[in-house]
Amino acid sequence: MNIGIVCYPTFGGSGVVATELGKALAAKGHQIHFISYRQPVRLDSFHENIWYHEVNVSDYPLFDYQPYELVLASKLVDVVKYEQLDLLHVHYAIPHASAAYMAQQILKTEGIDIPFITTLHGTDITLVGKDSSFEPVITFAINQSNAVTAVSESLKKDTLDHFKVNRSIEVIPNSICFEGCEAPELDLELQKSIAPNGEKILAHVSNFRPVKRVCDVVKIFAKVRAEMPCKLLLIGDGPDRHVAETFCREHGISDDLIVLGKVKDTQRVLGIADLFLLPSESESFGLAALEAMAAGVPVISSNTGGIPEVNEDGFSGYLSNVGDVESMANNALSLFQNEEKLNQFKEQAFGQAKKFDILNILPIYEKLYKRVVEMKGVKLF
Ligand code: GMT
Repeated sequence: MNIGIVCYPTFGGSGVVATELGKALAAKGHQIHFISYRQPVRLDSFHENIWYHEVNVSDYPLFDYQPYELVLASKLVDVVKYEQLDLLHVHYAIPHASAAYMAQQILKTEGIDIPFITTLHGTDITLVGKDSSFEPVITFAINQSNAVTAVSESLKKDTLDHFKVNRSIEVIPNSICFEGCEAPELDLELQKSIAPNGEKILAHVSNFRPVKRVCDVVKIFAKVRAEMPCKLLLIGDGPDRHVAETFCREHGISDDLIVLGKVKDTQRVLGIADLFLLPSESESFGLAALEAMAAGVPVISSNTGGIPEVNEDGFSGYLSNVGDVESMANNALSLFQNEEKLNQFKEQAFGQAKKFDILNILPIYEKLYKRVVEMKGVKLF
């Protein structure tokens, strides 16, 4: 099939999921056209069957706010027509679903009936989506999509609870690539430079927005460090980075904090970690936790949103209530103080991640694509 994928190009989970899905579809022979305002971060080399179309928003002085959604809709019209797409798959409701709807309506006037699928990722529903100023547009775009998927049962429930949805939503969990994306060898040099005396390594990856509760990450770290030598690796960047740094300075533990920033090869870095911390306030899925587990790193997390569908309590890691840093630190210590149990959890975390192997998830999307295209009666190019 000839598929257009619309996504955010940034480090955020939705863009990563969309890009990895597109790459896996392309490897199976589908023609994939990514449409975004910048080259997606995970699309950093040439891939057969993949094209990238950039949405260029010009800086016209009349506009205080550039109308990205309109430029995106125009781009979609153009790409659908000239690349003869069979289907659009948009990741994240705002503004991708409404732009796809607009493009669909424009194309109809030219005799082209292109279906679009919307995948809801989380913040489009739980944070941004609940802002009442977006509500009518999101509700409309969801209801008008030819199919809607959510990345967890929890997100599906949130969507049905907060929007007047009059259609079905299918849950298709996020996935992770194993075959052809094998984890790099354990980077002993990196491990030695981060933890020269064999200290245990805690890791956290995020965009450091308040929803990630980075303050809890450093509190857990301080509690664990009070009992045994350890290091905290922070990967990513964002508004609350200074919260973490300030806390560590004030508690005299900065020497054991390593902030790596927006590194691209997170799997190599995660490979040296012993535990992953994800104490988020809200999380529709927790792709970061899945990526850690795929690197064989157990997860100490909150039990909010879709996290329990990914991290199995007492198996791939532990779950605690949001904000219960005491329980999270105790769970971390229970693994750090028992090497055998830690190793067992590392294996189990990897096994749990395997359930989300993209090779298991891909056929579910392909089946959905086929159904949607057949439903529309679109002739496959
Ligand atoms: O978590 C973020 O801040 C980024 C956000 C995004 O839109 O990329 O992540 C959301 O989508 C991911 C991929 O489906 C999920 O794994 C994250 O849990 C979800 N974030 C939240 O729900 C806060």
